[in-house]
Amino acid sequence: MMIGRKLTAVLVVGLLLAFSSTALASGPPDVVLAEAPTDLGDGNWEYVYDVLGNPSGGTHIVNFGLSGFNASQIVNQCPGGWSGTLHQKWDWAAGHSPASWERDCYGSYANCNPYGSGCTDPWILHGQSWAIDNPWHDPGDYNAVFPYGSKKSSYSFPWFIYGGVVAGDGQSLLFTAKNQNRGPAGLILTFRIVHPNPAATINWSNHSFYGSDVGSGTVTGPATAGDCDLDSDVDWLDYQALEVGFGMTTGATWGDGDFDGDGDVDWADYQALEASFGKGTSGVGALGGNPVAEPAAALLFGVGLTQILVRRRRK
Ligand SMILES: [Ca+2]
Ligand SMILES: [Ca+2]
Ligand SMILES: [Ca+2]
Ligand SMILES: [Ca+2]
Repeated sequence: MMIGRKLTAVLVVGLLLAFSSTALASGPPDVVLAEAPTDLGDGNWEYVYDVLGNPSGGTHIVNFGLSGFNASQIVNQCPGGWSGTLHQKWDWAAGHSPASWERDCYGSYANCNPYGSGCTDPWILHGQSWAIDNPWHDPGDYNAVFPYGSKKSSYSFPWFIYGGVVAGDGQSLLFTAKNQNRGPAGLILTFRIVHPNPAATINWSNHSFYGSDVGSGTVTGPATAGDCDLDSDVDWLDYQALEVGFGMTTGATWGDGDFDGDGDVDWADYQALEASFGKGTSGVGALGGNPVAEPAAALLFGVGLTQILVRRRRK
């Protein structure tokens, strides 16, 4: 019964979250994949995103970010004192003044004249081991707004969008503007995430200086632990998949229920599914998830748990 109560509490919290996340009007800027997710073959996946500005310009960005996934598991967080931040992003500033701003985890490029007519040189590195190249775009692809009429201005936007930060609850990655940044039309920036989980649907959202100018949507990103079938929820079907795989000691895959990548499906994997049961990203703006509606689901879940416990005792 303790477990039943716990699950009921999880479902209630999920429902509250679902109701508190009002459906937001979709609007630019937009967050899209720069390329299909890549299996790096070392247990991690690479996700690369482009942030595109409002086609009419003048989007006053306060912040934007990704949610609905375990951001605390992001592998390519900056080292040392930068832990919890993701500086692997590229924008106009990285291209035009690589030596002066947030360069520790940046890629950048050389021989580019910021006062000239454009930069077409390939990206190069500063020599830090964790800085990486940007093969997805040329420096000249990135746009900026120059509020003082010149590319010489050090106040070009999005110069002042900080590196992404893992939120306190570990469930989102947030990029915040130092000022209410005026984002240009077109490609504003690109950022890269390395994460152990395979691809499913997560959420993006942004907030503007103008309260009504808020956008949200879905994009492909790291799946939630527990989502065996990668349909962006953790429901009864996922539970059944784990139940089939439960007890495997080697060779287990994500689809079998091995969410921590150690090749087995054991109690730790079960607990990961339990913790996220009812979560989902089935709709635009469903930041809190779309939990299983029927109260009976908790009861069913409890019955399934009993079956697993019985199987464990028999082993
Ligand atoms: Ca699922
Ligand atoms: Ca499902
Ligand atoms: Ca496992
Ligand atoms: Ca294990």
